[in-house]
Formats: sequence, structure tokens, C-alpha cells
Amino acid sequence: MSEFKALTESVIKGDIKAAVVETQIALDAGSSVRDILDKGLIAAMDEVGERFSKGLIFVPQMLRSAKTMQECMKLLEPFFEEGDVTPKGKVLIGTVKGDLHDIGKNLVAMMMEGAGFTIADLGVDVSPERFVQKAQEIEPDIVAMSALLSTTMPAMPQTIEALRKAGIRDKVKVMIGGAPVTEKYAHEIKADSYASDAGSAVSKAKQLLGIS
Ligand code: B12
Repeated sequence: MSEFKALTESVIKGDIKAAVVETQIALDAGSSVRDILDKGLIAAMDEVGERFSKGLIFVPQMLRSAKTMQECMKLLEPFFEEGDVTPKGKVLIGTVKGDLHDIGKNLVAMMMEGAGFTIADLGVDVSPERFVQKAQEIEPDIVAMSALLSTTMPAMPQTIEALRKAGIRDKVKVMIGGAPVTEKYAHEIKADSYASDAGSAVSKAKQLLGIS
């Protein structure tokens, strides 16, 4: 937890005011946005998940921590701009059917946008049909899916299959991610790419489209 102990504890407690103040203090002290995210906010959510698994906290507390993290992320968002605004490509992103987790997906969307990608965000609980419909409408370069539950991961291959049936699988690159998702799983379901975090999602997306 180190230098971000106070921030991490406020997020775990779901104390929005304190967490926002701590985020600002960290920024003012010159901490990098990456460290604030990884060592502060994401570390806190990992601890929240652990406590939930152990039955020490319940859904309402998890929700409160999520809200707290989202408020802190608002302060970090302006720093995601890379400065290079050359259009990089269009990304259609969403959290798969049955899954309501969106913090990681939002972070990926924010970082990609900051790196010059155009983002169409379908939100959470997105059915394969909805992915297909929107993909037909906007013709994205990449369809990006997020899943945080092992029970919703199968919606990823279902969406890939729906894209295939609609005749557009070959026209888009499919990228997947989320805590339970792995490179191996991406390979199994024939996704084109997997990234473990938002930063590498940006570089993998660039790789997919052949841009450096
Ligand atoms: C916050 C939270 C919630 C909040 C979500 C609020 C919100 N707006 O998102 C609420 C309270 C709603 C919730 C509900 C539930 N949750 Co929950 N939740 C969490 C928690 C604590 C944090 C998730 C998070 O935001 N992490 C921070 C973000 C930044 O990390 P991330 O999502 O992993 O994203 C990063 C990478 O994975 C990657 N990434 C993510 N998406 C994508 C997409 C692409 C394309 C790419 C390339 C990369 C990528 O990049 C991100 C940034 O680096 C996790 C624990 C954990 N450690 O993950 C449990 C957890 C995911 N939840 C869990 C469970 C069980 C549930 C419930 C079923 C609980 C219940 N009994 O009702 C429900 C399910 C609701 C539903 N249908 O979706 C389990 C899942 C177990 C499993 N493997 O299946 C976990 C792991 C907790 C646990 N340890 O038991 N949850």
C-alpha cells in the first residue's frame, strides 16, 4: 500500500470525500497517474474483492468503493491525453451480457480515447446482438469486450460467433479483457488480442491496427 495508504484505505471504506482529497494530494505531490491507479485505486479494489470473497463485506460496500474509485478517476482523466491526436481508429467497447462491472472497461475506453482512438461505448450488459447491431452501424476497427465474472466470460465467444454469423467477423479485430480473462482464453475463443490492463490495451490496439 506504501505511499498511497491513505488513498487506498479511503477507497476501501468508500469515503468519497477523503479519497478525492487523497487523489488530489497525490497528484499535487507529483505522483504518476499510473502509480495512483495501480498502487492506490486498483490495489484498493483488489482488497475490496478479497474482503468480499472472505465474507467480510457485502455488495453495498463493494458498490460504495466502486463509486469512490469512479469519483477519483474523474480527477485522473485529463492526464490520459497523450497529446498526439492523429486519429487511430474506431473502437466499439462494452461489458458483456449479464455483467455490470464497468470500471475497468471505462478505464480502457478513457485511455484509448486519450491515445487518439474514437470510442463508442455500449455500456454494460451488452448482448451479442447489440454488439453486432452497433458494429454494423458504425463499422469499428476493433470490438473490445470486458468481463469480470467467470460466469459471463462465455458471452465473449457468443459475441464472436454472432459477429461471424452477421458476416462481419473478418472486418473487425476482437480484443478482450477483464480480471478473469487470460491470454490463453483469448486464444481458445479465437479473439485477436488480449490485454491485462488499460495501458497495454492501448499498445495492443495499436499493434492490431499496425500503428506505432
Ligand atoms: C467493484 C466490484 C463490483 C461492483 C461493480 C461496480 C461497477 N460499476 O463496476 C458491484 C458491486 C456492482 C459488483 C457486483 C458483483 N460482483 Co463484483 N467486484 C467488484 C470488484 C471489487 C472490483 C472490480 C473493479 O472495478 N476493479 C478495478 C478495475 C480497474 O479493474 P478491472 O475491472 O480488472 O479492469 C482492468 C483489467 O481487467 C483490464 N480490463 C478490463 N476490461 C477490459 C476490457 C478490455 C477489452 C481489455 C483489453 C482490458 C480490460 O483493464 C482494466 C484496467 O487496468 C471485483 C474484485 C476485483 N479485484 O476485480 C469484484 C468481483 C469481480 N465481483 C465479483 C462478484 C461475485 C460479484 C457479484 C456476482 C456479487 C453478488 N453476489 O451479487 C455481482 C455481479 C453483478 C453483475 N451481474 O455484474 C467477483 C467475481 C468472481 C468471478 N471470478 O466470477 C469479484 C472478483 C470479487 C471476488 N473476489 O469475489 N462488483
